[in-house]
Amino acid sequence: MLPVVSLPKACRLLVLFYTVHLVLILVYYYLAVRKMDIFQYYTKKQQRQHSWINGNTSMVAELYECPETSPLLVGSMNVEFSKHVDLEQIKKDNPAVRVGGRHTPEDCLALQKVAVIIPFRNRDVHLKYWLYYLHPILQRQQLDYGVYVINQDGEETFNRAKLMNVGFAEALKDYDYDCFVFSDVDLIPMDDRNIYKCYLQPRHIAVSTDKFGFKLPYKQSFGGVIALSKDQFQEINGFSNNYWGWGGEDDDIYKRIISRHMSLSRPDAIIGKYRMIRHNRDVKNEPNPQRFVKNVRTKWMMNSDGINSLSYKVVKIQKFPLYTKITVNIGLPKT
Ligand SMILES: [Mn+2]
Repeated sequence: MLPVVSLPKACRLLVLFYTVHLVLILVYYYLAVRKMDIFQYYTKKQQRQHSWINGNTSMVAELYECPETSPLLVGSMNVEFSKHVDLEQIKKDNPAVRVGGRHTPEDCLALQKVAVIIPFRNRDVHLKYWLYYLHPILQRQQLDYGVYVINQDGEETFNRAKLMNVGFAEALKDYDYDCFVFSDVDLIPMDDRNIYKCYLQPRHIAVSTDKFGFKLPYKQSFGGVIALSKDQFQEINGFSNNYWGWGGEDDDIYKRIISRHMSLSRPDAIIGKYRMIRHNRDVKNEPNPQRFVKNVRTKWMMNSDGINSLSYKVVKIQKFPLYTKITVNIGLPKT
């Protein structure tokens, strides 16, 4: 008989207990080592990509991923539009921003590659304030980002959503972006903890704007500043190309997201505070009377109206020191 069997029952239980314990420790240890291997492989892979981006393979910097929360954030900020801002000065104040409005963190690998898309026409004063406030914020957020101003050519009716689709398509020709932030030119965040990045669900970023008394105007609202990953954007076939004039396109985007069984992610009302630059309604951007009728049809139209049906002509691409301006002819509304 084995000696163990001859031990008293309590002793046998104790031996059994320690054997199980030892096995569990070994299994856990094995898994931990494997996980570390995977982690190291991942970091090395990222390093290689980074050196390739900089076009310098000989100098592989010892870079690690940026932390989940950037240590550079300052929290809430004063935002006002009475001071004079000047593009030359903004450039001087942001020496790390490269031509075309590109920036990559210097001492860590950004977690996301973000294209910021701004639908635009005749709002140069607003754009100056946007660049003045946003470049420092986006750098503190440690993002690998680029700023794309999509300028609608001509004086015909404005189409915000179609310009955003163009921004998505054009930014991808520039760089391998994995996240897209779509922002109105007149919205400035009041807290840099409101990160311009993508989340597991499409993100509504500008949730409490002064214009609406720092409240969400309605539960389904998804306007102003939003973020979608490349996958999320493709999943909803981008935005509709058929909302000409003011309104409705943001509700359409919301419906696309819900119909693909995604939900919205939002910051809280404190971190999500925004200031909007006051302005009169633009010429040729009158409220679109068809917007309510179109919203009813989103679910049926979205498969054939979006990035898969997008057509436009690039008129001009200008790489300015603080942003890339893409002027496009997006055509006319169907009559
Ligand atoms: Mn506005």
